[in-house]
Parts: sequence; C-alpha cells; structure tokens
Amino acid sequence: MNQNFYRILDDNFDKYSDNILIEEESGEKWKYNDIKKLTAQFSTFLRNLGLKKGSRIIVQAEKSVHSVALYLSCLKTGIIYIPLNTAYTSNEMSYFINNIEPQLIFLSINKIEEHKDLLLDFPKIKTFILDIGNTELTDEISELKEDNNIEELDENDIASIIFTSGTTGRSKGAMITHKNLESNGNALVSIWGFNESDILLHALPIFHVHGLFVALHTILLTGAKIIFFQKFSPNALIRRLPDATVMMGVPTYYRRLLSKDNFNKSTCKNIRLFISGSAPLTDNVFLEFKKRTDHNILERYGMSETGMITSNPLNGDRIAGTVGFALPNIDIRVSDETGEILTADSRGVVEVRGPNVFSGYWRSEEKTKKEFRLDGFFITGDIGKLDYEGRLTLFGRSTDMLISGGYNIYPKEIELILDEIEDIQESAVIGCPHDDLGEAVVAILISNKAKDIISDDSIEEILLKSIAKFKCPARYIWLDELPRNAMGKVQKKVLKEKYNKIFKEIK
Ligand code: MLC
Repeated sequence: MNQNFYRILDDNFDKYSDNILIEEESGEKWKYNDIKKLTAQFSTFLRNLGLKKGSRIIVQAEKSVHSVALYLSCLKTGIIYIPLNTAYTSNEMSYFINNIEPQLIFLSINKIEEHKDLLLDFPKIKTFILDIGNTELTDEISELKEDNNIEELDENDIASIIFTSGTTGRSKGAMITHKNLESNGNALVSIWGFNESDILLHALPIFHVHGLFVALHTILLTGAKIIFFQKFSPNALIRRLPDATVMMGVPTYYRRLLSKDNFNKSTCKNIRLFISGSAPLTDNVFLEFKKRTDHNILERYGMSETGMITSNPLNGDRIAGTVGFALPNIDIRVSDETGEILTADSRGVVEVRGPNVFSGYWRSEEKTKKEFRLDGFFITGDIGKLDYEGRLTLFGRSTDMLISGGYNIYPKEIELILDEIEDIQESAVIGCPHDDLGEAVVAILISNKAKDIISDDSIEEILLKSIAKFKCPARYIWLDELPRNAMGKVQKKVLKEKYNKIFKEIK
C-alpha cells in the first residue's frame, strides 16, 4: 500500500472540494479544489525539471498560498522539502546548501538579491523566485497541466528536513518521515477535537514545524479552514478573532494580544481553543489570559525532531506550568544522565519514543546515535518530571539553548563569532527573562583592551555578516572576568542568576 502521507490529504481535497481551505488577509479565498489543482501543477513543474523521489529543494520564501502548494507538491512527489527561516544570512545559507546539496532553491525577491554572490558558487543549482510580489513563477505554474500521480512511498521515506540549531554551533537537519507527519497529524486532530467546522487563525511562519506541520495538517486532515496571515500582528488578529474557532501561537503572541485593550471576551466569543507551544508559557500570561477571556490556554510540548509529544487535555484540567500528557501511541519517560529510568516525580532528562520520532540527522550518523538510547528512545535534552498520572512538567534544558519569541538559539554559534573579534578576549552568551520574547539574548564580554573597547553597534555589524538578526544579543555587558568552577568551566548559571532582571530594570 502507498504510505505517502499526501494520499490522505488528496482524499480530503476531493471530499471537501468546495470547502474554503485558505482565506488570505486580502479576502482572497482558496477552496480545497483550488489548492489540489495548484499542488498538481507544482508537481508537474518539479517533475518537468527532472526532480523525483528523494530529490531535495530548499525554500527560503515569504509565507504564501503558493509556498503551501509547493510544500504539498513535494509530499505528493516524494521530493524532500527543506524550509529555512527567512532571516538567515548568506553565511548561514551557504552552510545549508553545502550540507543539503539541493537540486532546486526557491527564494523570495530580497533573498535572491542578498544571496547573489553566494549563488554564483552553485551554478548547477537552479534558483526560482517565489514571492507574492513576483508572478513570473506563479503565472508559469498556472499554465501547466495537473500531475495527479501520487508517488508510491514507504512510511519511512523522508518528507522534510528541518534544521535545528546544534550545541556545537552548527545546525543539524532532522529527517522527518511520512509516518512521522501522518501519525502526529492524526493524533493532534483526535486530542484537540478538530473537525470540518473549525476555522484556524494561522499567523505562524511556515518554515518551522509549528506553522508548517501542526497548524496545516490539523486543518488539511479535517476539511477545516485557515485564516492565513502573512505574519503575526495583534491588531490584524484581533480583527479576525471573532470569525475563528481555534488559534495556535507561541507565548509571545498571547502576551502581545493581552497588551491590547480591545482584546476581550467578546473578541473571543467563537473561539473554542487557544493553543500555545514552542516556548514555555508563563503562569502570568496563563492567568491574565483566563481573567481577560475566560479561556485557559492549552499548552503543549514538542520539538522539530519529534513533532508534538505531550499536550494538556482538551477536556480536563489544563494546569499552568505543565505540558500535559503524552499523545496517543507515544511513550515518554524521564532518565538521569546515565540513562537510568527515574521514578515518578523525579527530575531528569525527558526521553520519547513513538511513530512521531524522526529518523535521524541528515548525514550525521554519529550525532544521531548519541541522541538515542539503545531501546529507541530519543533524548530530548529537556529537563522535566512526570507525576504519578503521567503529566509532564518542564524545568528547562540540559544544554544552554535559549528560546526567543519561539526561535531556538544556541549560544555557542554566537560565542564562536564574538571570540574571533579582535577586542574580545572571550564571551559567554546567555538567555535572560524578557516580558515580550520569553527570553532574550545577552552577551557577557571580556575585553583584551584597557579602553576604547569596540561599540555594541560595531559588534552587531560583525555578527550580522554571519548570523540572522534574531540571534544577535539585545544587550552587551563587559566584565573583568567570567565566573568559573573549579574545572575552569564558565558558570552560565551564575551569570543567568546575576542578570535575571536585566530587562526588567531598563523598563
Ligand atoms: C523577530 N525578531 C526577533 C524575533 N523575531 N528577535 C528575537 N527573537 C525573535 N523571535 C527581531 C527581528 O530581527 C527584527 O529586528 C525585529 O524583531 C522585528 O522583526 P519582525 O519580523 O517584525 O518581528 P515580529 O513580527 O515582532 O516577530 C516576533 C515574533 C516572531 C515572535 C512574532 O519571531 C514569530 O512569529 N515567532 C514564532 C516562531 C515560531 O514559529 N516558532 C516555532 C518553532 S517550532 P530589527 O532590530 O531589525 O527590528 C518548535 C517546535 C514546537 O519550536 O514545539 O513548536
């Protein structure tokens, strides 16, 4: 039997053909039938270029209906889809292209311009503009015949590679299979009670699992509808909230909604579910939200490598500060560093096993091996505890990764660049609590000069040549020395405690 995940979506495209699938901010509406057609035309486009099962395409483009159809056509044809954050620089892009060796690249107009020089290094890779401001490609696609063939696939064939930041400073590509997508999509539909009459506010970017898989698949699997926002804006969302039944977002979205006086019970009158993930939801936001809207935000937990792992219940207590119970068919446990499984209520590293768990890191067998136990459990790196009922609470991470506005950031990547700057002897990058973003990046620096040290702006200018803006520190602090333990290791915990209130003090 064909185990291509797209086959289920294709059935739904027929079953719900006249339902609206996507309504854009402009008011333009796309039925299931329209998206099926566009997907089939993209499939023709890709196959005409010689791409086939296992070929790879990189997409660094603005969110659009056409980029959704491109993604779906990749599922359909067995081509591997690699979405990248639109903030990534040419330096970051160079690493991804070399690592993936794609057959095609799709870029928004501004990215074509930005990567002009880089692309000269890859003359054999065809590049296309995919952008709402440019219709060259979309006009061409609209003229093409529809290719209705659904590639015959095994459930373990790779659907997508999602890059996640690595502890050593280099990103790793998590290989997500058709089985991963299918099992996780079905589990979420069932536990969150999605159905044909749902209308989802979709303001998330579609280059991460939250906006691409969680949000799109729950809708596509039920014949429901999406109100599609180019990007998150609290005012635009508040205008459309009364028309929707479900919203998904990172905690920053909920904080920003609460900052608006016209966000209230009446704006949420038709909403049945607010879902939050990708970063911890604070008790404050949870409680404030309840007070303002009468809704308990449902917090869930997941990651690129595993899709969604746990969720607070649709019916039953949603407890602030906890991420709920394992999804159907997913096993979770908590272990110590040696792999010893801990009993309920003990803190340790969260491990997960199930059909949702990725098949490994792209071209990184060694790294993959290190992150799995012999019995197939994936070591998430998150610290947590399970209570006697199986409810999970998270306490942070075993690595020093931080999460800013829902984006994972690894300090090492920033430190490596800072340490190369002439005036900087050494650096330590940490995440500090931030009202809007959850955590924001702070760089602690040691100078090797007595005076006239390099300015913050000049440091940022250097960083921006290599890394995306969202990874750049929001604050720079110069110290005489970094706190170290007896082994000489920098004590980031001490720094984090010391600068815990840094963003509160400047208010
Ligand atoms: C943007 N900026 C950020 C930032 N996003 N800085 C720090 N952290 C972020 N997350 C900076 C830009 O560089 C820019 O800097 C300025 O903010 C304005 O840019 P913008 O694009 O207009 O920002 P804004 O719209 O305010 O974006 C913030 C945000 C966005 C929170 C709305 O980051 C967002 O949509 N985040 C969602 C991330 C997400 O989907 N995560 C899912 C990961 S999947 P300047 O100085 O140039 O103005 C995952 C698994 C799971 O984790 O379980 O879900």
